[in-house]
Amino acid sequence: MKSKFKAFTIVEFLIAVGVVALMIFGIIVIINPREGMRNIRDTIRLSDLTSLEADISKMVIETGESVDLDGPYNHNTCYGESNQTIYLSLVDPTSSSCQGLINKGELSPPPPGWKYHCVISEGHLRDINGQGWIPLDFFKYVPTPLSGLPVDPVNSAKQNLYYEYICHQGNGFELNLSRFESEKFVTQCRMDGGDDPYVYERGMNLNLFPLSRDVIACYRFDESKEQVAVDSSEYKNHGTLFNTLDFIAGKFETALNLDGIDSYALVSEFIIPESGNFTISFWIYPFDKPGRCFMSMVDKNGQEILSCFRKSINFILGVEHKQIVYPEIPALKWTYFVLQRKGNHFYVYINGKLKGTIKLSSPLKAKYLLIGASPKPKFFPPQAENYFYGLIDEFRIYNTVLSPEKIRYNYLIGR
Ligand SMILES: [Ca+2]
Ligand SMILES: [Ca+2]
Ligand SMILES: [Ca+2]
Repeated sequence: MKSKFKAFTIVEFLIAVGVVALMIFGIIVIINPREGMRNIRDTIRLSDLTSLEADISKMVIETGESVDLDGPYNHNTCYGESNQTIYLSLVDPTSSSCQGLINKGELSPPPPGWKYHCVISEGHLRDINGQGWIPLDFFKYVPTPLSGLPVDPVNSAKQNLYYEYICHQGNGFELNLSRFESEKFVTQCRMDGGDDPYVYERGMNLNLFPLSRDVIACYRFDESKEQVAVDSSEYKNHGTLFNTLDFIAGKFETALNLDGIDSYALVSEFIIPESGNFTISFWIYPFDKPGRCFMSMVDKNGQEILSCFRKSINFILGVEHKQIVYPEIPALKWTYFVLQRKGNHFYVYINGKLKGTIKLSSPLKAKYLLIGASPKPKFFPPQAENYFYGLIDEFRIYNTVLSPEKIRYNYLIGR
């Protein structure tokens, strides 16, 4: 009798826990229905990519390396092949290379050297015979495959919500999520073991996806190569490291470690759009020493154009000598710093919030970028001084204006 009573209470307890969980879930949805629905959709996204990863991995592992990862209808479209392609869970009735979506401005063009693939007919999007958005013929490798390919619960190019797939013959595959919707899920992006902290990555090989076309330089400081700041973007504009210490634990993997004495990084053929829009973003962790310059730009004649300090940026653009001031970047903390140009205005975002702006109409004719120092006056090619003491990580240059939402999203990921 006693044991029966115990079993009954355990069942009762489990039911009670289930009911409470459902109530809490219900309350969240009722209190903030929009965020509640975003949470639900993000939960579905995680579960979709997890099950896709498991199914494809199982095929690859069980059949050896002979799986045709771009399927029966495509050839040479995997990573490193002549038609390397990013497969999107999107429908474009006008073009299998998604040109219709690109022409409508809903999708930015693929990275250099890459193609996109869209499904032409909505009816085939979930097919598992090679005609769906993932080109694999699942029937060929498993007797009873999944019933249909999952797609993003919103699945819209315009809203930047869809799934992506890249294969590598003999070396796995990678699935990416364009973005999460709810703040609760964004930190998953940096905890997935992939190479891109701002993207959610799954699969057997998380290093396949290229950075998007608008990232014109990306210094991650993760690969220790002697005296080279490796550019992970498709443009491969590597920089040179001078007297820098070994990379140490940073915001994402390892960071550039600057000693405040003589270490800095120099990018010589700096490719920022002269008078056009751009965004520079990075994470910065100053050690306790004020007044040092963490980034500067120099023109082709050796003239300093701008230099960034913990409380201000000095601009010398032609006849315009101005300063933009913002709250001090604190020591011994990671801060997400963004400098952006949109038309005639420069903007500074600190930890995802706009903290300073200035109007300057002259072009910014930069040729050299210094990370961790300012240039010595009248030295050409540039020599450094005013060395920064601290860490810098995930230094990116975009040739576009990142939206305030995207800046906040990136901040929340690393927060
Ligand atoms: Ca990631
Ligand atoms: Ca990746
Ligand atoms: Ca890093």
